[in-house]
Amino acid sequence: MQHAIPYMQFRGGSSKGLYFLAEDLPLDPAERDQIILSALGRDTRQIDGLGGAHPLTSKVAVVSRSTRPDADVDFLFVQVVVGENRVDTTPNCGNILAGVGPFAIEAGLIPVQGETTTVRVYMLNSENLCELTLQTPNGKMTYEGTAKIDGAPGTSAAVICNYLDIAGSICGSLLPTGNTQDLIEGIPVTCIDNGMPVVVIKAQDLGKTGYETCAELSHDAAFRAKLEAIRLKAGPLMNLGEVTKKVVPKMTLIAPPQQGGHISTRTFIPHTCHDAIGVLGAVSVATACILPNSVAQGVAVIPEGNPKNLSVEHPSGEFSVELLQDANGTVIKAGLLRTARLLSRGEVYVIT
Ligand code: NQM
Repeated sequence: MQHAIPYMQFRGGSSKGLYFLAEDLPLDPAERDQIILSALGRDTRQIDGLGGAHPLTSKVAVVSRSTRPDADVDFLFVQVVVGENRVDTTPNCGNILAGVGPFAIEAGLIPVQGETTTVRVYMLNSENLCELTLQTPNGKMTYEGTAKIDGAPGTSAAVICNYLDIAGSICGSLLPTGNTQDLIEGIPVTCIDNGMPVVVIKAQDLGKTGYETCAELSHDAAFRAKLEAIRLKAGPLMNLGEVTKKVVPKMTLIAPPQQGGHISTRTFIPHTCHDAIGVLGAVSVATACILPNSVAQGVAVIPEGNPKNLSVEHPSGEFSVELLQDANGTVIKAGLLRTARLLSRGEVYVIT
């Protein structure tokens, strides 16, 4: 039977997704996921739903008022795995997160505070917090502005994202294997989780320059098989269990910077090559860069000072991350810039 569910659609950073109020979806996770799959589409083309048939446009945010004293709203990220008729709620998504603040205002979950409004978001997937500062001149959410991010056209109003305490977001600790380097399938890797579980590998160790296009890397079947073999072994070592059907860990090849940044990257999420790099993926890679003895040592250029501003180069530009360290060198805050835009709102018809 067809029935209508209220939704909004936002571009969040360089991703796009449907945003739902938790109260408009079933409480039971299995029933909720069936509604979400119907809304976005179950097949490879997502022809019978609103999904965009790509991992970056097949995403969902489920948002509610928070009961926590330190948060305004709770956010659950749901990745609809394209063509597989299933979802993965293991990882978080920093791009979709950027739209959660505007959604909370548009949906009346929180009031505008002044020229800017700060929304404290509790991220249910990773169980930690991010503060989003939005542009709200004249008492209204605005999407117009001069902020520019790679991976999205034009300029928009800035969404400032300050992530707190994200080390070990899913794996339980920053270095879930207990080491700054491991040897997996004979390749030195750094397994790290500062917001997103990522396996960092020197491109040259896999016979690549790290400057290939996504298409070049995607078409190399032997390379892809090796990368997946490493990923499947890294998953259990990172406390993620069996990861065949999970979208984490992500895999990032690194090489020396080429465009004045601090590191060059090519990221698989985990099977599709990212046109850019995920938000929290970039935070994790940047953190690996400043970690003594990681595989990024001698590859990354490390800036002076604290906080450190690291520019992570990727196939379509760069992503800047500001890392604040405490006296022991531990990263305690990661700041970055995103933009978001309301694209549509209404009712999506799902079949149940
Ligand atoms: O790492 C891609 C994206 C993401 C996730 C992915 C993200 C993040 O670009 O926080 O934003 O890793 O699947 O949206």
